[in-house]
Amino acid sequence: MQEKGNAMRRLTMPLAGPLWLALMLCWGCGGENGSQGPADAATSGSTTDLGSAGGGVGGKDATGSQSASSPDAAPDPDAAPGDAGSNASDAGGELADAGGAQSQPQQTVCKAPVAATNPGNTCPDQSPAPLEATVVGSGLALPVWVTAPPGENQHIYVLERGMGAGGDGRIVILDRDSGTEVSTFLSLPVASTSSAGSELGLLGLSFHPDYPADPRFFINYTASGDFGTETRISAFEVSAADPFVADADSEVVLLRFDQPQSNHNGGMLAFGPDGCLFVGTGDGGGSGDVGTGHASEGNGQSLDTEHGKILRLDVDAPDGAAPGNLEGAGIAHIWDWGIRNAWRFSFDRETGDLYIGDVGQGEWEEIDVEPAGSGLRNYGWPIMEANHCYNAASCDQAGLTLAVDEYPHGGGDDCVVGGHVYRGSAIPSLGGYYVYGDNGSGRKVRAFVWDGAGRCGDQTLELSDQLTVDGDILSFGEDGLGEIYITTSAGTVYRIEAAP
Ligand SMILES: [Ca+2]
Ligand SMILES: [Ca+2]
Repeated sequence: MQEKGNAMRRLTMPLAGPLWLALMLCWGCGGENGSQGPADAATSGSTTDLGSAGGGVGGKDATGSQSASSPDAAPDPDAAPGDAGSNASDAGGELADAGGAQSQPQQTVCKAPVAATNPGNTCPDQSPAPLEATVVGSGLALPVWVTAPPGENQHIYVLERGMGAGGDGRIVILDRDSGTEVSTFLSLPVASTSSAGSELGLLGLSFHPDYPADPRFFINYTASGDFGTETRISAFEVSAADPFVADADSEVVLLRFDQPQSNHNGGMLAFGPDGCLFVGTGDGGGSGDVGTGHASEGNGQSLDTEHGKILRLDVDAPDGAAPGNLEGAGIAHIWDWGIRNAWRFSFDRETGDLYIGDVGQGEWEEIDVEPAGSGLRNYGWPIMEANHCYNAASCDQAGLTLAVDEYPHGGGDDCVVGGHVYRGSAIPSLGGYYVYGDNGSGRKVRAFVWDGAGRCGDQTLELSDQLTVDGDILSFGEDGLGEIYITTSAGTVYRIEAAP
């Protein structure tokens, strides 16, 4: 493990077992900045800074070499008509059944948040079972997300970001076991570039909690529009004729706003336990949250812009403020602010707690944990970068919520990719662990358990030796069963499983 200069410590908690000894644990806090990573991280600043965000999407400036596999590499939906067709039919039946079973929707309406009553997770007394990353799908074009509709346990919906001319964003449905491509659910033009490291394109997808009874799903993407390059949060509907094909003409734009620079576009969408749609945005782009399109105090701190926020929408009344949103702000949709680039966040499907992976500038990456229902928080950017003053001359920390986990750049780390709390059933010993990673060349996957006040034992597990992947990590995702997936710039989708 390569975190040489960082404040790494081996486990000191009384945990036994050979595996546990093999795991390196990170002591997230306290490292020195010394280990600045690659030049690009510190310097660059501008545009592609830190792959930032993008984490997304593609990673570091093109270096990756990854053959970001061409869009052509994606399987042809028509190639296996027989099988795919019958799969689709079968699953269609399952979907219908699932819909019927959900006759008592509990999240139909976006409601005022209810503060968490859970005290945090119980700290585990032993290590997770040995893990491995199993290939589920390959040959995809920049897969940046994996999810599934409510009640759908056999298929996963994978987002292809889209790249360059003709490289539409695409939602492709795969069989979770065979990896067979069932259909293209939706394909749409997106504002993008030919760069694999671009942060533009189709970035987020979330189904209505009452889907398919409510046929809507929601996407977060960049488009060319009145604002130039803009972010759109749009609703689409599944087609009436086929549960595996969306109605491409059903778009309703709920929210749109400009993107002053091509990077830092956030991209995440997820329904919270309150039935409201949460949206992760970035600070607008560039570097340091300054320049054209940035408020004097930084977009992260400005309450007059969608940039640098966790937004919260009532999808049935998207123009107004969802109940419980920040009052008195210049825009109606603010839930949290002080965010640099919320490429990926997630709700713990058991507790409703919110975990945010906020991509850092040049030195520190962070994970924030927000107990269910307790938003209206200022996470600090650009006053602070994780738990360190970004601008020491004006580093007033009053009222700021600090990171629960952080790590410095270096050793292949330079861009956090938020993940999920494991609540699946296949790996009981991983239950309660928040699994996340980094988009950098180290391709690291890490995990910690949040106990309500911080990380259990102040420790983060380093899992990279077990969860090895090709290509840089673009995203994590969950299927209907709560199993966790990893997507990479090599065009591969992996599922985290217990090693045999
Ligand atoms: Ca931007
Ligand atoms: Ca922060």
